[in-house]
Amino acid sequence: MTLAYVLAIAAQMAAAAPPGKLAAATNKPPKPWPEGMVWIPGGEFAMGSDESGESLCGLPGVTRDAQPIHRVFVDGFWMDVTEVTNAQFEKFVSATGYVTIAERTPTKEEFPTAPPENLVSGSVVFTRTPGAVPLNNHFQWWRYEPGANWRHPEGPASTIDGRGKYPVVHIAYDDAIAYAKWAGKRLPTEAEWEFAARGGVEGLLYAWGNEFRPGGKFMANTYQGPFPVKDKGEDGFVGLAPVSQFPPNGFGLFDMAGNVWEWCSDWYRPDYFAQLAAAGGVARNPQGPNVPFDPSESHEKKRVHRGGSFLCTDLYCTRYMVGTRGKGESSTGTNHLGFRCVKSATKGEAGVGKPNE
Ligand SMILES: [Ca+2]
Ligand SMILES: [Cu+2]
Repeated sequence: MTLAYVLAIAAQMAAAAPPGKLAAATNKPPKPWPEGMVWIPGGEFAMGSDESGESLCGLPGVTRDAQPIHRVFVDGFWMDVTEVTNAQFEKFVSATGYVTIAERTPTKEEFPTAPPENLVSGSVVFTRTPGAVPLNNHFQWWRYEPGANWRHPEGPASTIDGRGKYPVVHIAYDDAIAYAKWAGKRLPTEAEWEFAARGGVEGLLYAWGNEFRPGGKFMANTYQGPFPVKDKGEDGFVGLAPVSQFPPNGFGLFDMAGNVWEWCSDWYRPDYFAQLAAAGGVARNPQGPNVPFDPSESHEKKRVHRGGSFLCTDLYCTRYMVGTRGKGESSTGTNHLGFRCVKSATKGEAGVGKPNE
């Protein structure tokens, strides 16, 4: 900690009455830039959302987990401009022969209580309901589909032919980690993800502003129509969309809201923001809690998801709002869950150990 640094932070805090332009902590590093990535300058910001409350999501046990808003600083880093696509994931698989978790047959050792006939590879797929249902039980529209995986997103009969530009789905946490390692990248921390999603402005409801549809224009692939009965696709897409079909945010990042949820590297706990706030000051590059805990499913080890998906709707779950949080058990992929990667600056690039210079 240097005096120059403290003074620089003080200036930022003074300038940070939300919503306000964030002071960039670190300059853009010299070219060449990694392909398909943009430089996120890092800095200090107000993290979290007080828009939470039970209306955020009809799931039982969803808590006010994005409260309180607290001060966080992240170093600069590179981030993938889009979610990882099928075409990109295909390159990784053909180079390494990697088999995703959804493609592996679950074993008796992993699932001792499951009947043997249920031990078949597959993944969790959304299915519309034939009519209106109470929104209190998500098993009404989520089912385990044998044979569903990234190559067969809606089940064995579906394919990714012609869907190279769609985000890869049915990716478990370890699958995302394996891809990131191969690509020389890593998953973002939750703080990095939210800093990036805010696009250089803090205190806004969405990655693009305070209005869901500025000038009537859809800014993200979400869900319109009665949930979970009929996805009307008024935003141009029923279900998943190819990446970058909507305007990018202030950092040039596409789909930081909607389309697919994205894995972050942090363990999930609903009280983590409260812990950071109680510690006081500015949390620097927070990495998440040491131990995961979700009181609604206390036996599951969950990681953070961010950004919401094509299934988010103001009727049920509005977690396309930029400060809000999602969560998922590490080995579980679904057809609305994907990821994107980040990369730390290498030594000599701006931002390494030199905030505000
Ligand atoms: Ca849509
Ligand atoms: Cu949602």
